[in-house]
Amino acid sequence: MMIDNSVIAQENEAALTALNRDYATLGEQLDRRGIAIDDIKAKVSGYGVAIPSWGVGTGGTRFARFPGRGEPRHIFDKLEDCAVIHQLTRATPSVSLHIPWDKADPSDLKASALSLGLGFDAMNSNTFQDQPGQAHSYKYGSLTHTNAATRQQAIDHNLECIEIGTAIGSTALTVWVGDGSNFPGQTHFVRQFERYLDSAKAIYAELPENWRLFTEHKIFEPAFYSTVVQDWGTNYLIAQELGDRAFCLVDLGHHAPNVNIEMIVARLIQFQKLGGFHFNDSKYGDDDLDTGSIDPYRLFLVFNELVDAETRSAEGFAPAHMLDQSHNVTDPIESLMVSAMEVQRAYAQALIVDRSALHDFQQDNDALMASATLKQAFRTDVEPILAMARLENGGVIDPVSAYRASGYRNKVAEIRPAVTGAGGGIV
Ligand SMILES: [Mn+2]
Repeated sequence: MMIDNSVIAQENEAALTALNRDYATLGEQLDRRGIAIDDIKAKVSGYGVAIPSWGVGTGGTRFARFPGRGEPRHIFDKLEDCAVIHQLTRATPSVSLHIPWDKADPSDLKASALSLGLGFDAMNSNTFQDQPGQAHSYKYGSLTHTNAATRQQAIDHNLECIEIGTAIGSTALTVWVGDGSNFPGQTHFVRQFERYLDSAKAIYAELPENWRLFTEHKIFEPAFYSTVVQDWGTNYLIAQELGDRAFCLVDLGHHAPNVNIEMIVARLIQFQKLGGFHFNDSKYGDDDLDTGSIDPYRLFLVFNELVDAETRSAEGFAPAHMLDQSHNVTDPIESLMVSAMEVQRAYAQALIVDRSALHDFQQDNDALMASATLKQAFRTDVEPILAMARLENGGVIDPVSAYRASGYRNKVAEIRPAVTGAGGGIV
């Protein structure tokens, strides 16, 4: 274990009396609404969200990156940081790797994860930047490049990700490409998308039977005029073209402002094409802010759709859950812990929605009471449920407090040399 158990015990002891009282009070309140608090707690206990390996490093913008202290030097440091997050929150049992950033001997990766009590989530390929020594540049695209050899290189890279993933026990590949164009007329939309589909089909053809392929859409950037996989419509077309094991991945930050993401989620569930999520939040665009930091109600509304699907056992419903956000000004471990808890909170709030009342209000066209039914769940402070679930699973009542008390960041800063240089860079 990365954090000394005595720190956890001390922290929990200090907060236990208050938690027991708060849990009892909330339990009584939920009981009046016909909800058994222990049932909600059990579901929250069984819930996990994956950590992206790149999330434990400090992020940046295209203007600059301001390094943090004790940043992970390689995947094994990253796994240790991920283990801290899981040890304290008990909410993040798996890590999603990014190749080639996290490339290492698969048996070493497996051994490290095993010793830290972690598993591996979806593999992520990278054809949005050039790696040292690669034969063909992705400057003008990867899976959609006009040059067949460049496309093949990008396909081969994805196949390598599957190979590494198979060796470490992953069962999904997430493909996001930055392909697009910067000028009107630069690319032929139809031919470019044909090339994308051909390349994606070549990857899909090599997908192991028990694997799923997730394609991720993103409205813009790094291409600023057009993006090949720009929205859920294009993403759905891809999943349809490829086959039963191809699904759409929804990154909350990858939409235009004001887009109704929860409705997209409902559509994808209805047509059995929801692969999973990258959770984050944004004020203007992209995936740069912590989950639930800007619009927790939207996160709740997304979970409302997920719990609705879970409740009616929607066919083919098994979305993967991962955080994907950039931490520019906070300690990434703290941000990821808080974000994992925000995701759990949205799940717990969605679980206590009175679904039969909501159904009746919808049938009766009682818009006001339907909305109030959702608001009642959203306004409920479910923190005692989350904290009790953490405690009973061996975690800590207040993860950020325990993390700070542990001095973990200071300890790793002594071992891991400070990163210098003022280059830009998004992680
Ligand atoms: Mn993402």
